[in-house]
Amino acid sequence: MDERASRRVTTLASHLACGDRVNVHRNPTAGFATRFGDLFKRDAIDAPKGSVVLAPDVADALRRGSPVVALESTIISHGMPYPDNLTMAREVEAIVRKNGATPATIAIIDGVPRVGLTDDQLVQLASLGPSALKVSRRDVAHCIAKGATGATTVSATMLLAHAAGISVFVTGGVGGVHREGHNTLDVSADLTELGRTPVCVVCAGAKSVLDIPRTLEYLETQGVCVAGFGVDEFPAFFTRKSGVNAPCRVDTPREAAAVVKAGRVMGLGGTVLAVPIPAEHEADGATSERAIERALAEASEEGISGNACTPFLLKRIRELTGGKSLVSNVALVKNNARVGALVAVELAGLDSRNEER
Ligand code: PSU
Ligand code: MN
Repeated sequence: MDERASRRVTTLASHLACGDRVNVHRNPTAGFATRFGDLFKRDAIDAPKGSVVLAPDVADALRRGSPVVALESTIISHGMPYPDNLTMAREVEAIVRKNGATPATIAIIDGVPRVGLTDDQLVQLASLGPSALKVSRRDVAHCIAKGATGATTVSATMLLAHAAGISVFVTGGVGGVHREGHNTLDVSADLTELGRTPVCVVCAGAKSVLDIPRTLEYLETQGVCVAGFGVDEFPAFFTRKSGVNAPCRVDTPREAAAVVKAGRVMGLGGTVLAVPIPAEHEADGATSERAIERALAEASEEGISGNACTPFLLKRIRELTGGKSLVSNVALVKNNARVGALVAVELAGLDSRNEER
């Protein structure tokens, strides 16, 4: 076994040894030869409830120390309508591959947490849409115990990615402190997850449906490194600027990877890598930003609260902009997928050479 592979085994073994961590199993139906005989003793039986099943290509990439990028699934089920969501999910996976990493879309399918989905499973989630459960950390145990199918938000995706040994995760936008969140306590579980789980979340910042200054304050409280990618300002999803500076800045995938690596070495939590929407897609984004105010007013009139809030707002913004927000949303996710894959490639390089920057 080469040095990289053996380091990977050590990492996986430490995940498996960790008492509060779910066990990680490769897909028992896939039948690929594994060199992890001792780690995966239950090869022959189906994965018990609560274990994390890795798709064969993801398990293989992790074993070899090759770059892997996690992708979330709430963006598929609750973030975009069918069939655009399916097209987006497939395209994003293809972009990750094209840029040298293995994509691992994460969801709970029939009660089994899966890291890496088949195309059939992507179709299933995309067509279920909002009738799939929206699963944050809070909902993971219940979804598994019920044998239900759930799309994972940033928080649940991070925890499953980490259980599998994946350090880089691409999405559109992170959750945050909702407006009035300081009164309602509607603060996304994404933020506390970032505080505790060492995964880098590559996103286009946070939407201005949220209270961005308070979101950044709360991320500082949680000890989360937030870096603008090539920009000083924290981006606001549909627009490149939010009026608030990001606490730090990196300019290349290599620099971003070095931050992730340093955080890991120091035993810190997560990182937000905030990548602004490409300028050519920003115009439609600005229109979307105006629709946000109206969507927020409607949500409050209709008494929408809890985890129904973000999906409601996304849907109304899409309707109010005649679909323009969806076009911007897809464009920024694809851009994030490219950047995230490059960061994962750099990180795998640092790991294999045992370098820190
Ligand atoms: N922001 C988006 N699209 C999304 C989400 C956020 O632009 O699909 C999803 C993500 O899964 C995120 C979740 O983790 O919403 C946050 O939901 P809440 O605000 O209920 O924590
Ligand atoms: Mn909430």
